[in-house]
Amino acid sequence: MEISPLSNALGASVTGVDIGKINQDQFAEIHRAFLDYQLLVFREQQLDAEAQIAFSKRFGPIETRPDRPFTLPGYPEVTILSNRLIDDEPVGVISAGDFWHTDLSFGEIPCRVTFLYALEVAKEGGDTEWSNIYTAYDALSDKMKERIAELSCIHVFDRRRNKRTKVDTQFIDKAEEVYGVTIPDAVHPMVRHHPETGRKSLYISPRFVVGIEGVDDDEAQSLLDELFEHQIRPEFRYRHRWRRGDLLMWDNPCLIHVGHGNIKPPGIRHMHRTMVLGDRPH
Ligand SMILES: O=C(O)CCC(=O)C(=O)O
Repeated sequence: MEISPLSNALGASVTGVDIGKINQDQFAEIHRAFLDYQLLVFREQQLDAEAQIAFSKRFGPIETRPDRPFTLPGYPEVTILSNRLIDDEPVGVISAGDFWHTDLSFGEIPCRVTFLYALEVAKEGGDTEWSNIYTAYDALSDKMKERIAELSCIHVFDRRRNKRTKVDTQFIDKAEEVYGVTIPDAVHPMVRHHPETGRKSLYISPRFVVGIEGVDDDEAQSLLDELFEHQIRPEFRYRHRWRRGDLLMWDNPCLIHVGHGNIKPPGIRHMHRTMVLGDRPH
C-alpha cells in the first residue's frame, strides 16, 4: 500500500489496496493516514453497497434518517447522488453540497466520516473541493482566537432560514417536505476539538451556521462573514477531479467541503454516499 500526499493543504491518495478486502494491519495504516491527511482517495475500487457499508462501519455507527430522499432501495445507509433523469425524474440528489459545509453539523451528533464512491463520472464538471479548518483555525490571529474561544454557533438544517443559502432547484416545489422535517437546531462550539487528535478547528460553515449564541445579530453576522471568508483561503484547499472507481473518505470535524456541480450535458455523475457518526462536538 502506498500513500502519497495530494496537496499542501490536505489529502492523500492510497494505492495498492482493495477496500473490500483489507486486513487489520492495512486498516491501522489507513486509519493513521486518515488522521494525518484528513481526506483519503482510493483509486480503482470496485465496491457494491454492502462492501461500502462494511468499510464505513469500521469507523463508527452508520447514520440513517428515515425521511432522507433518494436512498438506495434496500439500503437506507446509502444515499444516491446523481444527475441522471429517468422519464424526467431524478434518481438521486442532483446538487448535494452546493454551499460550503461540514456534514450533518445541524445534528446534535454530527457526521464524523463521509464516504463517497464514484460509479460514473462526467467528462466535465462535478469536482468536489475541501478546505482544512484545522489550518484555518491555526492561521487566525491570537486576538481572534481569544475572541471566539468561548463562542457557540447555531446550526440549522432548513435552508429557508439561512440568508446565505437557497433552496435547491430540484426541491423548489417540495421545500416544506424536504426542509420542514423536524430537526431541532444544534448549538456547537465555534472552536471544536477533534475527537482523536485533540487539534482545534474552526467548526463553522455558511451552509449550516446562521448565528452565534448570545451575540447581537449584527455583530454575529459580520464576524461570521469574516470567518467564512477566512476559512476558504486558497492555501487551505484541495479540489478533486473524480475518476470512476474513486472512493473518497473525509474527516468532517476538521474539513469543510463544497460540490461544484456544473456537469456538462450529457455527462452523468453517479455516486453512492455513506456517513458515520462521531462525537458530540466539544
Ligand atoms: O457531490 C459532491 O461533490 C459533494 C457532496 C456533498 O457535499 C455531500 O454529500 O455532503
